Amino acid sequence: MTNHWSDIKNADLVLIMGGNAAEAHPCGFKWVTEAKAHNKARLVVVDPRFTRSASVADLYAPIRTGTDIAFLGGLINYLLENDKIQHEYVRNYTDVSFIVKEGFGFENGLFNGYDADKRAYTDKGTWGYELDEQGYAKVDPTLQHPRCVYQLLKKHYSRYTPDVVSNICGTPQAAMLKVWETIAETSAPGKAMTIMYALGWTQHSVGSQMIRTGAMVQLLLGNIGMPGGGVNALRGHSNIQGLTDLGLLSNLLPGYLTVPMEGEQDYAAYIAKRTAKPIRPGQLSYWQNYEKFHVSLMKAWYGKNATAENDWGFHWLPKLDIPGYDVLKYFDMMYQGQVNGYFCQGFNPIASFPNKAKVSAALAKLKYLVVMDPLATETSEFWRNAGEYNDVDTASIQTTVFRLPTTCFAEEDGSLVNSGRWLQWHWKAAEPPGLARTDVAIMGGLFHRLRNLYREEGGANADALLNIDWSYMRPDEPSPEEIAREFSGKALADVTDPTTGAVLAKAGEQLAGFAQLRADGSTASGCWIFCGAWTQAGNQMARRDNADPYGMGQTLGWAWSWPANRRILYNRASADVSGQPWDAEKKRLVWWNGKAWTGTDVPDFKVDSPPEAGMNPFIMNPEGVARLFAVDKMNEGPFPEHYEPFETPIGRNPMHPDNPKAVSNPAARVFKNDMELFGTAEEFPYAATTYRLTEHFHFWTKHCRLNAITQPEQFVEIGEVLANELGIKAGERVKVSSNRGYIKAVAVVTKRIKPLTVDGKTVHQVGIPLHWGFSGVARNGYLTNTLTPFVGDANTQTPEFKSFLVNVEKA
Ligand SMILES: Nc1nc2c(c(=O)[nH]1)N[C@H]1C(S)=C(S)[C@@H](COP(=O)(O)OP(=O)(O)OC[C@H]3O[C@@H](n4cnc5c(=O)[nH]c(N)nc54)[C@H](O)[C@@H]3O)O[C@H]1N2
Ligand SMILES: Nc1nc2c(c(=O)[nH]1)N[C@H]1C(S)=C(S)[C@@H](COP(=O)(O)OP(=O)(O)OC[C@H]3O[C@@H](n4cnc5c(=O)[nH]c(N)nc54)[C@H](O)[C@@H]3O)O[C@H]1N2
Ligand SMILES: [Mo]
Repeated sequence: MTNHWSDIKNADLVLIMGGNAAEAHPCGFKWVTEAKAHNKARLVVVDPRFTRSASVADLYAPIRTGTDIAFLGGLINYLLENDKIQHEYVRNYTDVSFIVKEGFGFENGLFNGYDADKRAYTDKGTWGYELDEQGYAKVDPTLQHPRCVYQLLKKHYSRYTPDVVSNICGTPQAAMLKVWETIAETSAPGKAMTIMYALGWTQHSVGSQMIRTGAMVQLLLGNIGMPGGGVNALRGHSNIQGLTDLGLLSNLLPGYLTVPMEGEQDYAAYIAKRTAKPIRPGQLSYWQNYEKFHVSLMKAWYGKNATAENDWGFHWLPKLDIPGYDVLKYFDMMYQGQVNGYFCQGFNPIASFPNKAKVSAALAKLKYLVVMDPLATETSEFWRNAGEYNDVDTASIQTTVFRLPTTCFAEEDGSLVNSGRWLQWHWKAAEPPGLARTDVAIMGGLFHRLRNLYREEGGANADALLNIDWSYMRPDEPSPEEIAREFSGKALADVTDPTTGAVLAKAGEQLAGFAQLRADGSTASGCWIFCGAWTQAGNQMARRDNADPYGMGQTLGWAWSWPANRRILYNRASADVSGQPWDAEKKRLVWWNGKAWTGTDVPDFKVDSPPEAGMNPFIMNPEGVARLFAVDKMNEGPFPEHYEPFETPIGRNPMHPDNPKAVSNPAARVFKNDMELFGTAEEFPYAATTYRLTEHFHFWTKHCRLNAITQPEQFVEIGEVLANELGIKAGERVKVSSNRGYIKAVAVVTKRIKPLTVDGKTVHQVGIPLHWGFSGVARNGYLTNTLTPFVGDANTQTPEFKSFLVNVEKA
């Protein structure tokens, strides 16, 4: 989240699109209720289904799955056409006036630089701003230059007229226009809309671009950095925010530092590439501090072994030969027989990843599988024949499966990072049962055994393991406190102020924050954005002061928020150019007091830079402003464009009916054998989507009798019109099939899913909850992911769980 949960109460308008917060985030949803009750906020929900969130909304609009870019692209066009933008904000805090390089173009559904054979944009050279001799970006404040971002943006989205959009999304025009009109009202300075989204946006082959389109809308409305505004990703697992923060993705290091590529063997070049200099006069470009964060990370990992002479251990880091080893890629490799062993920690991939048949076949090719989990999951029992629910030939599966029972969060101390970036310490509530050990104890034990083997026998890249600093008080099971102090960071030598020479932290002390990190090896921090979570004053994450002096939910004494205990990112943008809040009464966040930036939040800005110095709010970008034009950061182009899901009910992209290359995301990676497994609308006519229910948490609560009782049986939701057409009555069993397999479940016939008119045809949507399987105490069911396609978003590789094709028959 750019903002945080309790800030939602400051919103004037709440847009829930690409999520169903009332169902999946019922506790957080209370802040929507607060906003409605105390701030007269309105709630708008856009979802294929009339959801629990929609049931309390002021406005609801149905949408065909996978078409949000069209809906939001139309909104951008509407805002520009009707002059509903926050002018001062847009002119000063975004890149509208920046001039794009010559040669950038978009034609027939593709941007320039596309290589069809590689399914990728291999030449992004012109996807950037034109620079002058000094390396500064050229701008045209009059916004007249034909290649300034404003003109390009206007042109790109002028094609998304109400007719075109309604025809793609199936949203009736009146409902759509009403939603656009309502959203447009928040372009008034001081008015804010918050966007709450989750998987309804992420789980598409164009998911990242859906989110970007949402962000672009918020920029045009001046809603980023504002209390009650922002683009708010409602995260899933209790610590999934912490997972990405700590770099547990194959291409990331902690704190969103990045793993070097194979071509990057030169340390200085690796750092230089990530240390972008400002491209506008007077800007900050905060990533210029990259080396400080990187060296401090290497000192945390390798201690005394990381030295200036050995480039701080840079050569021990793995180098990527491809952009990343995401889960789809890894399971494809497994499926191809290229993987011997797999450690599965707190993950149930046969249930949660697409195309169960492929995942199951992949697991069967392993020599060994280790499952670390408190429960006996489907993945740990993938070899067990469970009749129709898991019809495998056990005898032919040779994978050795080890199950290592772990503890659960309630059985250990530690911190969890919530969606709002708060690190909250929690305390053990119960002793773990039986033989369960903590994940740290299991990983610690594994580490020592592996390191001993490398010591004795050597092996590939042994130094990377042998040089790790493991000087914990309890080497077998480092305590959560000790690990927390390590990721926060400490001084290894006295840390001084570069200008005054004053000692900021003495050797051995915990650091106060990432401003104290140094690139000379005198500091260690395992995750720079967490620096300050545990200071000399102690564990900041354990703080529980809920004082809210301004009544805005800015409880700066409750837990600790990254970065720097700042609650709202880019909060400088909540003030106008002269440094005063857009709304001085209800939305006072940060302001210039004549000497410094101050306020109800920790300013996200250089505190002593006066407004007249002209530094802009988006300090992480070298241009200091927010990007409507994504330069070369997105794999499918600088402006989001509508592409159909890989399985499309209409078989073509109405935006580009004549270009077969522009039907679905042209930059999405598809493995060869999966391309052949996509189904067509002739065989599988209905658009399906999958989702969750309040009463269950993924695949584990079916091990719990109470949850099993509240939602006892697997079902699918079918609209009344379709059910009538197919002669299906509520409560009857149906067979739902895709080109990858089928499930059988009880039909819930509902008014909440209505047929939509799309591209001149009637499109029916089918809703499939995901919680059932063949382990636990609930009635067995089919794994929903038997049906889903093995393709992901072109940037994140998040699978397209939310849009695919099925057929429905009476079982
Ligand atoms: N009780 C409970 N709570 C949970 C979880 C759980 O299993 N149980 N899981 C947690 C996890 S890990 C996560 S990630 C979050 C997920 O939170 P959400 O994303 O809110 O959950 P979902 O139910 O998967 O999907 C949300 C909605 O997206 C809609 N949708 C589908 N396709 C589209 C589309 O193309 N456009 C739009 N606008 N909407 C679409 C669906 O109809 C559905 O209503 O929930 C978390 N909270
Ligand atoms: N079709 C479809 N598929 C989906 C989705 C969808 O919307 N549609 N949503 C996707 C999303 S967003 C998510 S997050 C995934 C969820 O997919 P998974 O994460 O695979 O599902 P969970 O059942 O939450 O599995 C987590 C496991 O962690 C175990 N666990 C709990 N605490 C601990 C611990 O402290 N240590 C260890 N080692 N294990 C622990 C639990 O017992 C459980 O078995 O599903 C994805 N799959
Ligand atoms: Mo999730």
